[in-house]
Order: sequence, then C-alpha cells, then structure tokens
Amino acid sequence: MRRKRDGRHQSHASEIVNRAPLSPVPSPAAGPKLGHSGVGSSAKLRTMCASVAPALALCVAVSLSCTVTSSSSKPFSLGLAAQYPADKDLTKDPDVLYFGDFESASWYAEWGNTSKPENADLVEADTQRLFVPFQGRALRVRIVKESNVGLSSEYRFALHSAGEPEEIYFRYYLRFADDWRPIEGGKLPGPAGTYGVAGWGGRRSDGTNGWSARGSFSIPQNGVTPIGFYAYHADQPTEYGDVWEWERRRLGYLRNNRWYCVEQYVRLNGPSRRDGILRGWIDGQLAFEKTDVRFRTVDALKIETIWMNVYHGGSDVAVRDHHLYVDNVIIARRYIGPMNRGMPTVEPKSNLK
Ligand SMILES: [Ca+2]
Repeated sequence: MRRKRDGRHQSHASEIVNRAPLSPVPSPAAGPKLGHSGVGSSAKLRTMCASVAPALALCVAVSLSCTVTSSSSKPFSLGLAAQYPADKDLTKDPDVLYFGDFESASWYAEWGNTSKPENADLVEADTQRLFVPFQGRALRVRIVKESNVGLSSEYRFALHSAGEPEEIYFRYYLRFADDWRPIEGGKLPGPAGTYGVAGWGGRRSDGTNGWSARGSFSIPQNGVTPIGFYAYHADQPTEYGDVWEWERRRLGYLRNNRWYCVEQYVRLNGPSRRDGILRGWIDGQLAFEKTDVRFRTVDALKIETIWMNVYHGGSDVAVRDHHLYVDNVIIARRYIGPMNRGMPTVEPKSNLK
C-alpha cells in the first residue's frame, strides 16, 4: 500500500477509497448496553463496577435481554463472553467454534501451520516494547525491517466439524507495540473465502471466484492507527480491494501500548441480493456497519477461513521492525463482546522519541 499525502493508505495508487454508509442506530446484532466509563482512575472504575455489577448480573441472568445505562458513560455491547468471566470455559458454549489464548507452544497447529511461523512468538514479557500482558502469554507478531510479511496463518472452517458458515463473529484482542510506526497501510486478521483463486493480491473478485474482508490498518496519524476492513467484493471498482475504515465515533483509531477488543462480523449476501453485512466493534462499541455488500453471486462461495494475516503494504517494505500482539481469539456463531474481567491494567507511557 502506497503512502498518500493525507496519511490514508491504499493498496495501490489506482485504488479508490469507498466510504461505507454508517448506521445512525446501534447494530441489531449488538447485545444490550452497559454503562461504561472508559479507562479512568482505579477508584473511579471500582465505583463504577460496584454500581453496575448487580445490573450486569441481572442482565446475564435474563439472557442478556435488558439495557443498563449510566450517566456520563459510553454504552458497550454485552455478548456471550459476558457469561464467562476471564473467558474461562468459553469453549463450553455451543456457539463458540474456536478459542485461542496462546498459552500453548503448539498454538500454530490450530492455525494450519506445521511449524512455528518465523515472525510470531509467544511472549509473557517484552519490556523493551512496553508490553503489558492481557491474560498470560500473547502472540507477538513482528514485521521485520525491509520486509512486508508478519503473519499468514488460517483457521479453515472445512477442517472442523462445523463446516463453512455463511456468517461468523471473530473477536481478538489487539495491541500495537511501542515501535508500531508503519510507513504504509496494510492488512490485519479477518474472514475470507478466496479458495486460492481470487479475492486478494490484485486478484479481482467477480462474484464467482472469491472474496475477502481482512482487517486493514492505515498509516498512523497524530499517534493513532486507523483500522478497518480491506474488502474484495463483487462490486469493487478496481483490481484491488476497498479500504473501509472504522470511522464511527473514531472508535477504530487505535493508540500504541493499549489492548483493544476488536470484533468483526460478516454475513454473506444471498447470491442474487446485495445484502451482505460487515460490522466491526472496538471494546464492544459499534465502530463500523455496512449492510449492502455483494461478496458473491454464487452459493458455492462461503466463509472459507479466518485469515490471521499481518502484512505491511502493498508493496513498500517496513523501514524498521514493527510489532503487535494478539490474545484471546474467539470464533463464534453469535456476538462475543469484550472479556468479562475485573480491573484494567495500567498502561505505561511511550518512551519512543
Ligand atoms: Ca494468553
């Protein structure tokens, strides 16, 4: 992806940015709302937690069917994760297809690799890059100086008993390291159905040959990295995909040295309809919605994979090493939402000049 003057990126100079229509109302796929004060002082958060805890318990007890609000708060959506404190026992939920916490050294086998990917390591400490664990070990992905590839692993649905779905939720925790300074946009994890034929790398989608909706990142501006979808679909105007940033309330503009709950939802369109859906949430808040996507014109194309991809560009290589971290990955049939946890970790300030 080539750098542009406004700091936004495209995968090629000929690409065109399509801005998605943003829904003015909360997503119907989102769960009930809970008052949330954001990251404040510990005392403030303890007070907030104490005040909403009974209501949260009640929400879970009534199958997440109520709405709880709090003054001076931002709502976020409760999902199935709210029923499993610290994500414990999530795999017992019948709607959870996969849970990965990167505590096992053989994590990569679950992602289609026969050996450990070269630029991916499990870390429990990484003070040089101001890493703070989310929950135990995390997957650290490195984009090496003078290269593009960080990671390209896949969860292929056909290899698992549930088969290839037509809609799926995918949630992971993401943290850009202190050295995250890409000079070009690139790709992040997300769903795809390329079948090795089309839907990535300039292999244009025509509705019959493949599609993808990986995550994207754009060039950081003013200390934040915009993320979004990078979509290959039947209506793409060029041979390269469209970048749809998660601009709603600027929720998709992420800082370094902070964990974010990133969740994606894709529902494939009916082959004869323009009703495919993409949604994105940050920390349980709807950050993006588009409901008129044509991923396909044939029924044979499904959701083939969750593509765990981290890639710098485009074509321009990284001018230095960049790192990011991933933890608590979940693939599920219904909205997942942020982890039900207690106190947030205190994040250090950057020491990068
Ligand atoms: Ca972990």
